[in-house]
Amino acid sequence: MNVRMNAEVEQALREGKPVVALESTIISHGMPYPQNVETALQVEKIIRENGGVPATVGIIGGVCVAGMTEEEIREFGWKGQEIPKVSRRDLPVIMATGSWGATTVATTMIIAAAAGIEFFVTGGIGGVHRGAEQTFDISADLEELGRTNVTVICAGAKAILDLEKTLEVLETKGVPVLGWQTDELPAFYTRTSGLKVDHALKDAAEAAAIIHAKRSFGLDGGVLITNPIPEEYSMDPEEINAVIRSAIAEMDSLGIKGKECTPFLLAKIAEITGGESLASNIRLVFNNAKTGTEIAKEYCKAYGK
Ligand code: PSU
Ligand code: MN
Repeated sequence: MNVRMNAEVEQALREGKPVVALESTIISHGMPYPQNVETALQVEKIIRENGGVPATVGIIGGVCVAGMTEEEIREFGWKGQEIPKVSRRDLPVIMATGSWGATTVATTMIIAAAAGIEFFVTGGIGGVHRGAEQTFDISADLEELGRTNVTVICAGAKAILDLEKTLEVLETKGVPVLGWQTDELPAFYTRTSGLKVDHALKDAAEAAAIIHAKRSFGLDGGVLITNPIPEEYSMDPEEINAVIRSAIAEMDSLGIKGKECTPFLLAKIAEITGGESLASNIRLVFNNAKTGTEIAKEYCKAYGK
């Protein structure tokens, strides 16, 4: 696959330096303007300050890009949902028609893997939606984690999803779910979910060793590292769960389905909480950038060129 990389990303990969991919759907569909642009640029800065090279992924004029320019990131921000949200199934149409495309976790993994980038930091992954036994709505992110060789660092999955079923699917697909210094699956806005991860990571060296074990044995697929939101930014579980329930009820009453569900719920939750959830969302992405870069650096040091 042909991926446009910038010179810095290309050189870092050649020299075995830690490159960290970032997605663009979080910019266009996951947060409102202008916080989306500010966050995207700040995350890149945090990765740099911690010794990594950021590569924001997106599709520009039909071309897969790993390492968008600041101008391109700004354009994703102000255009927002005008830019199509692109999952694996949409990729051929977007490429062939020369369109712009915002990459989800699934497509960011595809493009990162094609570029040779092992690490990808985001906020939350898609998963099994509540009521999936009726709707069959299971994010393509889970399928991708099952097959594509990228490590994803996130804050767990939002409780807009059925977290228990999400863990079941990840198990079926052979994806190790690791907790960053915790044995409990974090639920995005909150540090706890009542569910266990497969393994609690001690430190970055242990994370790197697990990723290396999977790669060197040729066990294809992703590794999921779940990093709890820092205590000071986490939300009250009762409160956020009530908000989520009302957002889902409104989505159902409006008949919103398919790829519109997640963006609708994210915007609705931010609206109901008066921006409190957005502030938490931004903080957890920053925190993931820091942890993800630390792990990427450790991996390159121990197993890189
Ligand atoms: N969850 C979030 N923020 C996000 C997304 C999910 O907390 O921005 C985005 C990611 O790009 C993810 C996508 O890959 O939504 C999942 O969409 P769907 O549920 O339609 O697969
Ligand atoms: Mn879906």
